[in-house]
Order: sequence, then C-alpha cells, then structure tokens
Amino acid sequence: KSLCVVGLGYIGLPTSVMFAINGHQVHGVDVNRKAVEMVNAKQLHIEENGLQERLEEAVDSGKFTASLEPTEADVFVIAVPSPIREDKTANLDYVKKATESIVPFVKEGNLVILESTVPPRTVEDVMLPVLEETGLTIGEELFVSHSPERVIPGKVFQELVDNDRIVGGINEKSSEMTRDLYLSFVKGNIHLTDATTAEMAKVIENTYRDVNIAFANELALISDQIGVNSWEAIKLANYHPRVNIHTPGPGVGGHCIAVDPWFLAEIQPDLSKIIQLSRNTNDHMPVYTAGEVESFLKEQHIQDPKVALFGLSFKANIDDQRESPSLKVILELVERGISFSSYDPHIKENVASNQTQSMDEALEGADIVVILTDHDEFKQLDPAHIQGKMRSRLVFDTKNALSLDEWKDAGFLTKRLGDSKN
Ligand code: SAJ
Repeated sequence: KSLCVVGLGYIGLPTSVMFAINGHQVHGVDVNRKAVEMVNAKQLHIEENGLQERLEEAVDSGKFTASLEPTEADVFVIAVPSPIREDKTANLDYVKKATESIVPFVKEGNLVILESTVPPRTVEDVMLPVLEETGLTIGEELFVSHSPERVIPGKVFQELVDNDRIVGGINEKSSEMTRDLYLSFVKGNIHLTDATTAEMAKVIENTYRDVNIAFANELALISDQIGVNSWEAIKLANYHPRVNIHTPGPGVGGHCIAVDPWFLAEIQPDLSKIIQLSRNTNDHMPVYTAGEVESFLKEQHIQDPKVALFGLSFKANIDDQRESPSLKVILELVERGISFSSYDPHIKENVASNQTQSMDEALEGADIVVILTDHDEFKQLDPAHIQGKMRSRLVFDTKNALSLDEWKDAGFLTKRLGDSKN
C-alpha cells in the first residue's frame, strides 16, 4: 500500500519507518522544515532506541520519503500533537489542520486513520465534517478510523509490535481496513470497536495512570508527616495480588498523562471529580518538591544556597522535556530566589536555563544534589566523587533512584521524597 503519514514526531516518525520496512511505500509530512530535511538525510530530530538504524533502512530502501506537503496515497495516517490550552481545553487545531491538508489528495477508496489522542467524539464531530469537503460519501467511498498510539517513549519499537491495538472505525469496513494495515507489523491482538469508544479507551488508559500516580503522591505526602517510607509501604502493599499502586515523584510530565485527563474533565466537568483532583495533586508536586528543597537547605542553615538539579527530561532515559516537572521545579526555585545549575546527559538542546554540559560543572559550588529523573546514569553516580566537587553535602532523591546509605557513607545528609522514616 502507499501511505501518507502527517506528523513526523515521536509517534509519526517511528510509525512511518515501521510501515516502510514492512513493505509499504511511505511519504511523511511535517510542517517543520528542519525535521523533513533531517529525515531525508537519515538524521534524527528526536531520540528513540532503535530509530536510527530503522530510519536508515527505510530511507535507503527508497520506501520512505518526506516533504512539507502531503501526496496522494491509499492510506492517510494523522499523528500530530493534540495539546491542551492554558485553560485546560483540548487544542484540536493541529488535528483539524492536518485533516484539511489531506482533503485535496484524498480519493475514492482511501482510508484515513487518526492516531493522535483526542477527546471522545473528535473523529465524528471534528474530522468527519472536514473530510466531507472531499465530496466523497463517508463510510462508502471514504473510510475513517481512530487507532490510538499506545507506545511508551524509549520502548516505542517493541511496543508498536507487541502491544494490543485498538481500532475504532466509523463503520465496520473502516475498522477492517485499518486492522489489515496494522497487521503488517503488529503482533499483539487488534481489537475492533467504533471510533468514539476507541477515543474513550485511549483517554481512559492515561487517566487511570494519572489517578493512580496522584494516589501514590498523596501517600508520599502523608508518609512525609508520619515517619513512614512510602516507597517501602507501597512496595509491600503491591505484593497483594489485587493491588498495583504506581510510584510517587516530583510530578507528572509528558504530553499524554498530564494532558489527556483534561479531555474528560472538559466534556463533563461536573462528573470528573477524581480526575480533576488527581490532575491538581500531580501538578502540585513540583511546588512541593521545591518547598522540600528550600526547607532542607534552611534546616542546615545554608546561606545563599546553590542547587544542582539532575534530570530535565520528563522521565528516565529519554530526551523529551515536554511538560517536564523539572522545568516547573526550576520556576519554583527562581520564584524563591534560590540559585541553581542543572544537568541532564540526555538533553542536548539547552531548553532549561542554567543547564551545564558536564556533571562536574553542575556540581561546582553546589550545596545540594536534587535527583528529578531516574536516568540509569544517575543510579550509577559515585557519591565519593561528587562530594569532592560540592560546597556542602546534601542530597534529595525524589525518584528513589539512589542507594542513600552509600551517600551517607560518603558524608552526605540525605532526604528522599515521601520518606520520613530515616
Ligand atoms: N510517573 C510517576 N509515577 C509512576 C509512573 C510515571 O510519577 O509510577 C510520571 C513519570 O515520571 C512521567 C509521567 O508520569 O513524568 C508520565 O510517564 P509515563 O511513563 O506514565 O507515561 P508516558 O507519558 O511516557 O506514556 C504514556 C503511556 N500510557 C500508559 O502507560 C497508560 C503510553 O503507553 C502512551 O502511549 C502515552 O502515554 C501516550 O502517548 O498517550
């Protein structure tokens, strides 16, 4: 089949490459000229395990090209961002624009698949009216479905293949056509439903995770007051066969979990009480984290403190800073007039202020190391080396990434988020 994939980001690019190396002719489209140029030059504009070699294979085989404009194709796949606005309502401009952009190229018998996560009813109420402009009869001459991406950054290629996939067509034929296409690389089960149920299922998955993390964060806050280590208590509770509590942390980042619950809150604000409360609980964690840093420094009577923040991406072992709690912690520190440096081995582009290129540079004159992301590199840190570079020796681990006993042995005063046991 020939495919036109609109959006060459964290989802669209890996998905394009997978279709291309599994026999399809793929044309990728992006509004970002640099991204298009880099793709054609077999260079990565995003970091993802296994992407480089697959991109090379796809481009070298002649099965994958990219440009700023769509082309005619059998199948159109839309994988563009669907963020929220300041007021927490869904911004569907990219989805709308992407759909509009393919209208001149769509022909009878084509299939249009939306992969972006959207509020329930978006395909029916937002996409279909645009696609009607093609003049084709929807469901008979033009087929449409929602097949939400469900892959986790860092393990995209494994999950694209192994995860079950939801396919929600606007009618049965649309679902079946979509399933047949993904069968070219998906080994998990493919579940067919209608478009709106597929939209709901996808939003539910991320909302479930957000609510569960908010519960874990609440347990951390409680534990901080009562001499309990929440990490240990949650681990023990999870030995129960029907309990699966997530882990606390400095906040919830990324473009999905911190966003998608608002899609439900927006459409039914009065009914989505736990959902909104959880969002607010998780959004408060960076403020709490900065407050804990400040009080730790005050307890030790450190004058004009300098904080070394370790980890800027929104989670471990990736380069993605979207909605990262670290950036919010930085804003909080700035507001409190506390100076800081920051270091992240995965971030090449200097988005956060005061980012240093080397760990030693970040540690220079610092009083406290604050772990905000549990990158593998941080788990291997040598406290003996680090203590020699700092002015004072405090460490605050918000991700339970460190063996704090080793740090104590190296002369550090230690603190862990959600743990007032020690
Ligand atoms: N986090 C915690 N505690 C946890 C787990 C995560 O604080 O126990 C934080 C992370 O540090 C991070 C944020 O939550 O800041 C989100 O990370 P994540 O690993 O939960 O999820 P994402 O955003 O990388 O990917 C999610 C995944 N959804 C689910 O697991 C249900 C992925 O499968 C989706 O494809 C993706 O959202 C998406 O694009 O919707």
